[in-house]
Amino acid sequence: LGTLPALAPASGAEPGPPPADATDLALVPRPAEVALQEGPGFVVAPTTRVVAAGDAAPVGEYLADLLRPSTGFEVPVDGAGSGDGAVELVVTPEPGLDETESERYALAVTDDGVRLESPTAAGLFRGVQTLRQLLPAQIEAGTVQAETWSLPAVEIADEPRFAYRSSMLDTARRFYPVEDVKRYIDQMALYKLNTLHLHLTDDQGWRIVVDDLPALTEIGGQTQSGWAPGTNTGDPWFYSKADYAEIVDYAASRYIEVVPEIDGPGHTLAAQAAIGSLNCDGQPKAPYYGFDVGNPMVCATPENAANVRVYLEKVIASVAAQNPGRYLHLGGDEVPDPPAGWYEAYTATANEIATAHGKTIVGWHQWAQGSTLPAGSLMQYWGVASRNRPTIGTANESVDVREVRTALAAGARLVVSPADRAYTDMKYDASTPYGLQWAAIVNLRRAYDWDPLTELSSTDGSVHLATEEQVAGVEASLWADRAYRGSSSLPTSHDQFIPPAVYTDHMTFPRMPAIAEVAWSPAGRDYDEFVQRLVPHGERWTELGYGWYRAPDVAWE
Ligand code: TNX
Repeated sequence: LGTLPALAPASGAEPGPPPADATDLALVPRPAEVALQEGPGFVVAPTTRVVAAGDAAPVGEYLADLLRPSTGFEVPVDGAGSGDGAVELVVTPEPGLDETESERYALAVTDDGVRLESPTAAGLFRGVQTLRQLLPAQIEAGTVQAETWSLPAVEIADEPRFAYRSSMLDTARRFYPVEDVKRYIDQMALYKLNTLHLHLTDDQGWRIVVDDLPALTEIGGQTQSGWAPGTNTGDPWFYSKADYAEIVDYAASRYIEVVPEIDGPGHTLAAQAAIGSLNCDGQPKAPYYGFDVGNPMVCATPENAANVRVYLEKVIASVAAQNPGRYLHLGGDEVPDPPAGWYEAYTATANEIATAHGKTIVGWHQWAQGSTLPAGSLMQYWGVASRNRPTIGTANESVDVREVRTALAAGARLVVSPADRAYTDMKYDASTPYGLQWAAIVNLRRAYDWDPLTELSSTDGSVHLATEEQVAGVEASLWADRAYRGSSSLPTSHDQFIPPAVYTDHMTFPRMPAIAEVAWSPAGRDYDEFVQRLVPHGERWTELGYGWYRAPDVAWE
């Protein structure tokens, strides 16, 4: 490696020693290929420009916005001009790429500048996150820092392993104001996630506006998990159409697609409290704010089929109108012992209407049991892998395993979120003040040290449920049943309800970056090497104001 830059540092601190190897670059998720180069690298200076035209322009503006507060530099964004001494972002379209290939990027830092190239703006945006992580952690600060903004000389060629890299917010159990959703979107963006799954409806609440059915949000916007009706003294807990559009647009500006979830035919008490005709006796249920799962389901008898259809048509039409994305998640989890035909009737109707609205269906893996899946459907595996794996390939395969087989046989692909790995509402350890532990205690190693294909294989590795091609992606699922202090029992006071971002930050950092790497990086990862790369991110999270958890299984700086 060469000497440090001759260019005068902007001010303040001396640059640190050059990186000895790729691990020292502390990139998360780990890129596919990293080659350190000879030479001092590049220093972002007061004269540094961003060159970005056409499709690259919004990504150039995003990068400049990222650099300005902490550098104090002007960072102009030019549509034209040479890349010399600049950070140049280029979209070079390539026909015929598949989804993962279209997010690939190539990043070269030389002594003369930076060049980032991708076939799409989305790929460029992922590459900008790599560039960001190559800069000192102080780049995340909101005020001007005395720092030398060195970038090491390096060539990176990167591409995601899986196309669907998701994180879920459970807005039904705990309502997140728009600002908190945006904060979460930015947290996802830093780790190259591209899908925000919003769990918008459940027993404890209904958060999205439906035309002609205002009772859904009028009544469903008054409850949260553990928080009784009539006790919300602030704004109602739902997203107006303007709020929702703001979320979708903000996500799009980070090249993140929103996947709305309307859960059913169980987890529907909020709807059943608002619309009497969803119940067999025609009477609305009481609004619900407890914790039980397996509550009464939508009445899906043949006699009530017309009412269920009207409900689904109105709901899906409104949700489709507010969500430009490709997917609609229809839920389908935890309906214990449905009367014969009910589950089938509900899923068939929902599939038909969602398809008519041009949506690709996502469901929890049980959904595939209901009725014929439309082409391209994604089924989300949320089983406890440590319990299911030992049964794979035996005469007594667990129910989950059989359901996954049904889904795959029907042509679905999988989104993999094993509850004992990827559920970020699980406690890290017994002392975690929030969350649950029904699936497992999920420390950082458990969150990181797994592979989607292995979790779907027998313990001895001889029987595989799915091929690599049948795995669409991975999700970190942040449920919010118990997003309050003292989660072993019902809250006795609203003081136990911490601000939602406190919960999210704590449960997400450091585990979401670990799951993001499972989704992005090539197979064959190593936990200890990951931890070396992750530890410097702690400083970044602190600069960003994230209330991250200093997980005790890691030697944080
Ligand atoms: C199971 S996962 C559920 C959710 C809970 C979660 C809590 C799934 C599809 N259903 O209703 O919030 O466990 O960990």
